[in-house]
Amino acid sequence: MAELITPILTKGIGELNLREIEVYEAQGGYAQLRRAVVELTPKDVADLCNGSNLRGRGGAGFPTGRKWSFLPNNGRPRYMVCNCDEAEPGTFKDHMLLEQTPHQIIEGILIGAYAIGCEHAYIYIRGEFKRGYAIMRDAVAQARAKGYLGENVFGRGKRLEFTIHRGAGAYICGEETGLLNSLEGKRGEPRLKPPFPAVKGLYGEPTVVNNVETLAYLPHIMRNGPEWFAKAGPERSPGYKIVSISGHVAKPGNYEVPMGTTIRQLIDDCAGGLRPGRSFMGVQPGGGSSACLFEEHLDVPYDFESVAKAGSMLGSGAMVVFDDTTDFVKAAHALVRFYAHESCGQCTPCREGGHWIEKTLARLLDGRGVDSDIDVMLSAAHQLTGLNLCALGDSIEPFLASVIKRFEPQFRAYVKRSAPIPVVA
Ligand code: L3W
Ligand code: SF4
Repeated sequence: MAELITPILTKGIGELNLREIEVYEAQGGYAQLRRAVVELTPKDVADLCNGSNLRGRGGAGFPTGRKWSFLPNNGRPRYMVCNCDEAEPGTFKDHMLLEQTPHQIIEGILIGAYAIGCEHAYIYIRGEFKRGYAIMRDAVAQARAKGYLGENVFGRGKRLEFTIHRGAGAYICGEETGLLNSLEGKRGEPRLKPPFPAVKGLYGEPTVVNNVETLAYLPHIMRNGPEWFAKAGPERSPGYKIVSISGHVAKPGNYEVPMGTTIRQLIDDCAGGLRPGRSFMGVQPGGGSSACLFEEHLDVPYDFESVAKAGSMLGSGAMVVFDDTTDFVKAAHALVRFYAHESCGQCTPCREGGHWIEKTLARLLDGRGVDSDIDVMLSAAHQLTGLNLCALGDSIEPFLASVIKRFEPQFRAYVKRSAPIPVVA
């Protein structure tokens, strides 16, 4: 149903060259930044954001205005950092916005920076996004030439500096404190929280880290009013969301919809349903870190609360769909291998547990599994959860446990196929 799709951030993509600043301006681009700097106080802008109930689109769904409100009034410099290190398996929405509509991101970042009283904003771009980086670099140069950023924005004596920083290919640098360490030139290892970045962030100063999609909604919230956003979708999870749908669907892609659209609508009406002749087996609703949901969850509304109530999480909005051709042992192995590989190694449960489970799954696939492997893996995945510095260590259990529980015969079948263990004399 085409009417489900509500292009806001995605408006004009595929039709207009929004990388050109004049094209973006002709769509009303930078008018809200101008309005903020020329007509409104930072508090006015923060109030608009608060009134919209915008929640973070990077994974945790934390209320954006509340995060900004944690910044202490200590007279120290404050930083706004836009997280464009998108690397969650299945997530590809920030990448698209970066390549297709960079000015919308810049405008959102600068509005957010103005609202929190920051004079120097950063965008941290995933190292692999080479094309996106070049596009952002050109867009920043265009915006600077127009006086939208720099020492004297809109001739109002307001300083809004902007730095682009590129990552070097580590998933963990998408975790906000790993990102800040990397930005400071250190190893991209997560820090112990608290203190949260709002209190002690970049260079030890108060810092807000917001996702690309979160910040890109700011110009639209300012233009249409906070009520417009707050009224779309459920009260506690309002607004719109770009959902990256991949896996076994006819039309994988990014679809922007109101929050609360059901999982079934997203799969059938947006992504064209399953491939012909196949049947539905499961869906990860929130990227690699989320538990798999099944047939009985298809009518769950896609919003933070409802997906959590169903036993999973909305995360950054990446749906991975599995049909009846899926080997869930192989799928689980691929994900566990990813997390084990990306562990930064600081926490023993994450560092050791991930590799141990990965090796056990590999052994099972290799025809060398034993009956007890399945229970021991479940127990190990559970034990390594909640004992780590960051969410990566907790990312292994949800998918693995959900698919073992649902498709245990697939896992047991690998054990049955195993060669007998040789008896050592
Ligand atoms: C000040 C407090 N600030 C919380 C801030 C905190 C952060 C935000 C959320 O994980 C999830 C994870 C991944 N004073 C505060 C406070 N904050 N309490 O609020 O914090 P938190 O700890 O709930 O989440 P997180 O560590 O940021 C993020 C999931 O996202 N995820 C990851 C996606 C990856 C991408 C990507 O590739 N683009 O986004 C997957 O869905 O598993 O659960 O800013 O500082 N008292
Ligand atoms: Fe590093 Fe894993 Fe610990 Fe996160 S949980 S800090 S990735 S070892």
